Amino acid sequence: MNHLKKTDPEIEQLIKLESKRQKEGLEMIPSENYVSPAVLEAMGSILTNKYSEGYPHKRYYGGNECIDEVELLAQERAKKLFKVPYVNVQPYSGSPANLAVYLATMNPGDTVMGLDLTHGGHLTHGYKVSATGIFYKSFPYHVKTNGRVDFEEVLKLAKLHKPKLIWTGATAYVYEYEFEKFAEIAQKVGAYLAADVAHTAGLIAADAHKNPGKYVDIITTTTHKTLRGPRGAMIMVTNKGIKKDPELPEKINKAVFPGLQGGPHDHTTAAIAVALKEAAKPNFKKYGKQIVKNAKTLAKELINKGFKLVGNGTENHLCLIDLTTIFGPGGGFFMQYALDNSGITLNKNTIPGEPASPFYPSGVRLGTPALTTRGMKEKEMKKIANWIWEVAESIKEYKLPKNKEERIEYLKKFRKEAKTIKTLVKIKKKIKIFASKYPIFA
Ligand code: DSN
Repeated sequence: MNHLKKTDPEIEQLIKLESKRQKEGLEMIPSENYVSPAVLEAMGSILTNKYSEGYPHKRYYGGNECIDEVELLAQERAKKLFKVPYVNVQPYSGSPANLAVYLATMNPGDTVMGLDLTHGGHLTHGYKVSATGIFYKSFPYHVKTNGRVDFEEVLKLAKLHKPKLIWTGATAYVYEYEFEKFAEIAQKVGAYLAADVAHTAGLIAADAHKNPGKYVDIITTTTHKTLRGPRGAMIMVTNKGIKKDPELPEKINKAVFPGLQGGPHDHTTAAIAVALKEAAKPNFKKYGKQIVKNAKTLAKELINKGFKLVGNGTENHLCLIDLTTIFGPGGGFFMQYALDNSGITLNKNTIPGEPASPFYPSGVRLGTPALTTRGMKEKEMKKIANWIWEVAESIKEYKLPKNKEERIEYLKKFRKEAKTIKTLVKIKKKIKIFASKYPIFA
């Protein structure tokens, strides 16, 4: 970063500090990952200089002969990897990709169904504060106490509200997605079925999870989670989707551009192409399967230590700890903060039937994709589960005040005290030594 050092030392310094944080800590936010140096090079390339509104060989500006090839390569690789006949690789990220699906399949005011945000769904699956819940009528479905989708409810709501679009997929769900069951319901009511596999795309590419292609009409995914690409997204249409609506690919293209976006981020498209090539290699299959093995080991060890897990384990890359048995309602903040101070990054999360609130949730969500990229396996998961338990033990006397007015002061006091808890300081030192042994460029 020689140029940056000269022209903008403040930003250069901040990147350095973040790089140190990424190396010395354990990244367990299940939606994060480390990209390869090749993906990073493509991302940081001069392709960022170009404008290319439109699609390959149908651009509004000149000079796109190289960009066309880049985008076509990304498309071909995605189609081959996910076994689909159509893909759009231009969405800036997951939320615009999902919004484009609405634009392509619905009119404003039409009805959508998706998993409720507080039950593990995503904002863009129709949550009330998202454009998808403001411009469309949303009837969310939920999970049961074991964390599994309540299919009786899905069927009941679908029959009652006749949605145009149903989403499957989640951000905090510990089971493999049940595409078949959703397909049956969508078929019954004539809805488009879209699978948002942002969290599990890498697992699908690795054959660790089943491909939704046979069951759904549309697949959306971000490219930066288990897939290990740059921050971006893709929308795919399956053979089933084309059979249902032969114009669907064209509708998606129009929804992305000019419906929602302007010029695509060509440097990102190139980096997506690189990531897709990497994901097609045999060692990516091992990687995807190892993510799941690691998550299962982590889940088992966390339970052995004494944690309660939603679903009593996991079938994918993430675990959801129900902290109510330790902290009562609203313990997520304490664990996220204390772990952050110990070198483990994860996020506070609601649990099914959340007894507190989305702002002060009662669980934490943690996963294994980034750790697996660094080469960690089952042995390391056991060690990490132990540290997480030690952290919980050292702060378990803290409880979220019932009286809302007392909370801000109480949390301020907790944050101050947490910095001096000896166990946390000791674990942070150990984690720094431990994590630094595992490269972030695998
Ligand atoms: N923010 C992502 C996640 O963490 O799951 C979803 O968009």
